[in-house]
Amino acid sequence: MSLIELIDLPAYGDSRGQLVALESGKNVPFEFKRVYYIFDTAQGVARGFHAHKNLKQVLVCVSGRCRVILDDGRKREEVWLDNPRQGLLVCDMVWRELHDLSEGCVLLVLADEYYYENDYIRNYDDFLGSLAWKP
Ligand code: T46
Repeated sequence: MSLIELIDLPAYGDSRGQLVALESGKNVPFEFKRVYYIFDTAQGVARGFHAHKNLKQVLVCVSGRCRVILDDGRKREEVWLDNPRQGLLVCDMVWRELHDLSEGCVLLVLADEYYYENDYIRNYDDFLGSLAWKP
């Protein structure tokens, strides 16, 4: 099964432009407690490089583009996010990296838990060591 799970987010367009609504437990498949966004990323800088022990998130690139790598210890897959009508579901115990954020890239993230630094695994070897199965 692929790690890349994209969610279609219908846009309500009319002559004025487009509008996408994100609804907790509806088109976003969990109740979200936190919303944050990443913007003004310096060119050539990558972000992420961690996994979460217990956190589900949906990433929506509302402007620009970026390349996301997901890795569950068995496989490593990548996807370009460049469509505000699509969200990428990222579950717990998945290593994520954000690369090639374009100028003007704005990445909106919905999370099912509040910010908690102890939930992060920021070292890749620790991540592999934390998996229920051992690579
Ligand atoms: C993820 C990727 C996609 C907070 O204080 N509250 C928050 O809710 C968040 C997300 C971060 N912070 C603080 C912690 C750091 O001092 O903001 C600073 C930057 O966070 P971080 O280095 O974790 O940023 P990224 O871009 O590497 O990772 C973020 C999320 O942390 C992470 O959960 O999946 O975006």
